[in-house]
Amino acid sequence: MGYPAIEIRKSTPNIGAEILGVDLSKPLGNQQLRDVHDALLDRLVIFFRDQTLSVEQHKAFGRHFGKLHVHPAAPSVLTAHPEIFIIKADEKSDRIAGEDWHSDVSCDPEPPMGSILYLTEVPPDGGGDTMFANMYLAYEMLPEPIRKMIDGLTAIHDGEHVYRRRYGVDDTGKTFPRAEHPVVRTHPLTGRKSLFVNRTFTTRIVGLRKHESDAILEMLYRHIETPEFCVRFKWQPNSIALWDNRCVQHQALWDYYPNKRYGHRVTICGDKPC
Ligand SMILES: O=C(O)CCC(=O)C(=O)O
Repeated sequence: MGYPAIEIRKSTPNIGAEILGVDLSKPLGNQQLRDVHDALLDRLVIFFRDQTLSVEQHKAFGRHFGKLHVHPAAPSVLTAHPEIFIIKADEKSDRIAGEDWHSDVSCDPEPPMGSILYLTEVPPDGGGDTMFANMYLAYEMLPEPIRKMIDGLTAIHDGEHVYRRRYGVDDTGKTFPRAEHPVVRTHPLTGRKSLFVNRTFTTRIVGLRKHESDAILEMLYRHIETPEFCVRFKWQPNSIALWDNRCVQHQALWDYYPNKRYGHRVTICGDKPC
């Protein structure tokens, strides 16, 4: 695929690319935007280095891909910017966001299509990498009898056990999103099939007994983590990762306690998986 207005460097053969020659604090030209969009579709997660973005500029970049999503559970820390989801860990943390493999907020009936994470502070002694895995490849590398078995199944994705009492606010009486999605979804733009169950949100395959559902989900979760499907991104201050939640799962590594890591995520609304 050609990219007339940007330079791209693949991170691994199967997923990820670093994008060069783009300053996201400036308005992007139409060709640059088309190239960034194509690179995202082709590489599934793309990375930018040395970007200096205000909250407004971060949101403006996100709006090129769709309407911005507001998290269903996290309180807005930046009150004027409910679309900003804070990623923060330090010596006071007892957990971090995204420690298990997931696709963002997959419990929403219309889960986010993409997310743009901008880290301004990274741990001084290293660590805090993020893993991203290619869910097209995960699907395609399953043996045919297993693909046949899971094609057409649906699963429940639930926010209750993930978000209840998660954010230190009184959430008595609050309900969290819960949705039924296909186990294998088709990407609306590429037409490719991808695995769409994850360890964080998926609780049950519909129509199976609990022990059957648990066994199949565990088999799929282990398969999803296959190293050849993954790229491991090493953050620097002012790096950005933009990923496509429709065909990528990710996991944040917390190997840097008690050091600090800080950033903002803008999340882009998506549509109903089918
Ligand atoms: O902190 C990270 O690297 C990723 C956090 C995460 O899982 C997310 O933003 O969805």
